[in-house]
Amino acid sequence: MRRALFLFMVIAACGRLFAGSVVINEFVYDPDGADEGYEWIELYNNTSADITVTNWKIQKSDSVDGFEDFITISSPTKSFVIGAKSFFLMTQSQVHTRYDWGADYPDFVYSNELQMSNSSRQGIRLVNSADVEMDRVAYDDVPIQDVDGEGGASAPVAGGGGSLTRDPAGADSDNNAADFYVNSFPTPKSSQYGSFREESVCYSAPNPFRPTGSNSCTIISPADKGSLNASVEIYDVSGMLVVSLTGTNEWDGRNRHGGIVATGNYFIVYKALKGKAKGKMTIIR
Ligand SMILES: [Ca+2]
Ligand SMILES: [Ca+2]
Ligand SMILES: [Ca+2]
Repeated sequence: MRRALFLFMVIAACGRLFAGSVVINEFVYDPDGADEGYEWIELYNNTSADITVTNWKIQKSDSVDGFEDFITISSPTKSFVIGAKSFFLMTQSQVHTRYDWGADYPDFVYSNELQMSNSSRQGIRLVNSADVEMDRVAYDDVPIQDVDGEGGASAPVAGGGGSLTRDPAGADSDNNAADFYVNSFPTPKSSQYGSFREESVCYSAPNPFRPTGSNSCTIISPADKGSLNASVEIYDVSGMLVVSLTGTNEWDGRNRHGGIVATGNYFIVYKALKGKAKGKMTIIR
């Protein structure tokens, strides 16, 4: 009897250890407009240790029939790790076109054909490679015990592009109604997110720049941001995109329609895999 009680306590303690160590932190199941290509799920590691998530799965339930495999985090060529107190972003292929920061550099891209349901009786859960449940979220506002699990309460409905988000990141009381809110400004964050928070400065040389139609200025970007996947965007003072350059830091002062831009101040945004830089420059004619 004592032994059984001891075992029960060990199992209960393990349950607590697993619950909430890695959680489903934010996700969009009903993107604005068509869903295909734009759905995503962000995980968060609440622990102070890196955790390998290779072959972990998101399972989904659309009914009282229980959960079925949905997304498997795997690749023939690499393993996947979620860093201590860090994010891990799984996206479909078009998510990066809609959000900035981490969304540009997802940790795992999954098929556009794998759709989270938008109608009633949905839930998703995270299981590890041994199929042990790590976290579960139902989001239909209809209490279905085997889907809801945690607290018997669902997260709210987040249609039309809003995300369901934990606040603060990782907070998990195992009561989805209390833990999630609908966020109209979703913030998909990948493992690269930390490197984006500090913005540094870029500039043009020469500055001011007098475009003649046959010369160009060079956008000088901070060395620590690297040149991988780099792009340069030039905006006018009203915030309108003037031109977007990829594969070059040279700008001839022309807008995207080929005309030389007017005298005035312009904003430079440099984006690369390691981060982003902003600067200002002046055009004189
Ligand atoms: Ca939609
Ligand atoms: Ca959907
Ligand atoms: Ca939970």
